[in-house]
Amino acid sequence: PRTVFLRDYTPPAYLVEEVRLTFRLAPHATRVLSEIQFRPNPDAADRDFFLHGEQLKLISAHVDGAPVTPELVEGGLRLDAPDAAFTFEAEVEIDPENNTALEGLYRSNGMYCTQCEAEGFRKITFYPDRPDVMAPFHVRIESDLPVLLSNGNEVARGEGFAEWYDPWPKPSYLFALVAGDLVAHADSFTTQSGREVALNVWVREADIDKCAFAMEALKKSMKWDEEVYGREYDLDLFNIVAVDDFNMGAMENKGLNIFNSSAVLASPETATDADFERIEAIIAHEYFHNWTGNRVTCRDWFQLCLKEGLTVFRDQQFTGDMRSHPVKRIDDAMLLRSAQFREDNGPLAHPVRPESFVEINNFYTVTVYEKGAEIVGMLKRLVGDEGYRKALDLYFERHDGQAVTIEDWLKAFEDATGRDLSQFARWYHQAGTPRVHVAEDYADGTYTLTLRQETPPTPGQDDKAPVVIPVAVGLLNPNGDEVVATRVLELSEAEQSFAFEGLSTRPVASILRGFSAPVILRHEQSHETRAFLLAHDTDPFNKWEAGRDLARTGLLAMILDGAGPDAGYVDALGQAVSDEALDPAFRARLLALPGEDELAQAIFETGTAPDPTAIHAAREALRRAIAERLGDTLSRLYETHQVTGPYSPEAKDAGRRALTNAALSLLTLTQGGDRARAQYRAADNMTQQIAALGALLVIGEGEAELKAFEEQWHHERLVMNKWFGLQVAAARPEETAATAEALSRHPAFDWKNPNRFRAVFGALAGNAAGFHDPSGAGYRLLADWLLKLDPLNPQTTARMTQAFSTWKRYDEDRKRLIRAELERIAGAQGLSRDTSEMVGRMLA
Ligand code: BAL
Ligand code: ZN
Repeated sequence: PRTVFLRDYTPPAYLVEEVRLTFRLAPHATRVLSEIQFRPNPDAADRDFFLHGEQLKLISAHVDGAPVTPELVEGGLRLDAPDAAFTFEAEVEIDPENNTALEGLYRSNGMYCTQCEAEGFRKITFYPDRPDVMAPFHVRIESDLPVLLSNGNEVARGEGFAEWYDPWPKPSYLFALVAGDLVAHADSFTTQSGREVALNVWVREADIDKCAFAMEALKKSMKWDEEVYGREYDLDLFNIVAVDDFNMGAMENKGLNIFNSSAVLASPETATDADFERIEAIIAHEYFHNWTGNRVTCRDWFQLCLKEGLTVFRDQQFTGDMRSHPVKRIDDAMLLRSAQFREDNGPLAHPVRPESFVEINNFYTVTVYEKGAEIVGMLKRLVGDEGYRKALDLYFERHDGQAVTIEDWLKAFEDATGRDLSQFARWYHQAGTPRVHVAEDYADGTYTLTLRQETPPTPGQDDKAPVVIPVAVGLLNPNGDEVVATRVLELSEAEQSFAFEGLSTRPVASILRGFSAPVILRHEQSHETRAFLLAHDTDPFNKWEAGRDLARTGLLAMILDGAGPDAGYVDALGQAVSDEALDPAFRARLLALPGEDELAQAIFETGTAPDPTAIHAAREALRRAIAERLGDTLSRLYETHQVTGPYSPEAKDAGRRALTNAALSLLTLTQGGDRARAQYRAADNMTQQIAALGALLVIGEGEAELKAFEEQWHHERLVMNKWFGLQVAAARPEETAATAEALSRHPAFDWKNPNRFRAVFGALAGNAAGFHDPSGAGYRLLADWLLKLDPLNPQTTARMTQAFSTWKRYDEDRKRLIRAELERIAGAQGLSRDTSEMVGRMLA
């Protein structure tokens, strides 16, 4: 397969003035008629007329009305085209029913829908399927299905057809079509300039009672983008459609967002607090793309972070505003560390703006998205809130309607703020997680902080240059008062010292407050200092971080040195979680221990091969010790923070449930299942129900509840995904693979549905001790299923191969076992380009 390089970018030979598409829908033989007005691009170096096209049956083609016979080449067609404006017409036939890759036009439960990002439009018709070709689209859909939707506004409708027009020039990846037997949850929104926008969430009739929350989230997002970014919606209609079979979370097609049903449908009975929060964030994310992605789009796919990093940053800000900034920051940092640091420290490490790819779908990564968002956050920290807003205003003003690059983005910041960002730009080019080493000195009233940065080599990048790292620092007095409020230091050299003068006593430093940069801090601190920061830090993130550091250090001592649980840590934790001045959601985060994969990476970095079985055992032992030592505290928290009254997904109640359920899962370990069984019986919402079930399964109980749950929810696909996933997640290490295997034989295991496949096998990969059980059964089972899925759905398969990405950390036996599975996958006949690229990178 061909590698595409950023350095090879050339402007398109022809631009598109306007597109007209007609769809004659039929399950196996949909006809797509296109009429595309081309004009030569004055900025192009050649007149090579190439249209992308894959899996298309060409019926006929015309240029300016005259029949032509294009040369069909790999990946598309070529034609001797005029060096002037002309119209190209084509009729093609496609087979949506057999489109199991869920890219292009496909069918899901009898409904037609599309997914075109990144390169799916070429499976619909011949077209310059690249984001720097933007055009207005006219679409006519012919079908007997009652609801026929496309981008923009509906301009005509009659018996068996509908016509749509989207006046905003857009790249083909934002095209969408939906046809099905759907009903709408309808509402409206009045924009800040007084325009009325009709809003719909389209679902199957059975799901109409699960749309209200998404609709509220949409209206909040529209208002927020006006208030915070000054961005108003630009069409008379905004449609959202829920689809069961979907590779991603959702897609921001212009005016017609298509959502994985798991990212939109929610009712108190079927969705957890975490689901509600995720839905709110994804609705916001897709809506925010209307400006950051659609109105200003990417020149090419190497610039993906331009829209994704920025839009993730925007949805993080939104969630913080709707809920709690400190808690959101903690959650984002946990995700970054567990998923992005893992990627950045392994064979799949790549820059936020990659320089080459074989299959672009493989670069919709936590690095592009989450580290991309961190870069935007650092920019904001460096230029300040006002500078950030000025830069964003300039970016929108300058680039509205354009397809642009990271250079354009940074230039807007430079021009708006006068700041030179040439060194900062390294964040986009350089892969790997910087380590920041801290040294402290105090003499004669001056505290000196010396910071040293280094970034380890990553594939293809041996030498790293220093990056600009905003390090937010505050200083505390030994009595807990803050003597120096948060200040952002700019670490731009390999090593730099910063002095704080006029201090009467040696201060306690709180460094990297708010997780001000996506780096790993190496800061030797005593147990007492950390306990002090856990008790006194005025920065909520670092308060949490101090507890996390204590937990991690204690766990590493248990795993590596055979130490017992650290009673000092447990007592400090007990005090912190008892502090009624602290938000319950925050206290719930304090009770969560570092994950097993994070511990494995930490052990690997000490030069030792991690043993996932031992890590699991130590973590469980510490959880048990916490439950024993803090039994009274946890019982009291459980009793006093119960939510009464009708369920609300709002942050306040969700935080209380998070705290009581964290307490429940600990208490169940030492006090048995009675409390959890009682909660299960009393539960009137999914958060309480599933938390109780999970707590029971972890202690090897809950058989009856598991059965009752299945009986209650067998008709709800999204709820059953939880039922499948939870059993694998809660299984004991030596039983995890067998549990997943048994579930894969369950009649409701619809493996072609990505959500269901991920429920079981994502949970297998996520159960670190189970997946890495020394028998190798987890590795074999996952590889078997990936090989089975690959011919049908390469995108989801390739993504899930990442389960193996940390293989070089482990002992020789595990390495041998994983390598054998990776080689078995790599050697499979007809392996997809997607999976072959991923496995190849892991084996390199
Ligand atoms: N653009 C793909 C889905 C998303 O990031 O919103
Ligand atoms: Zn996005």
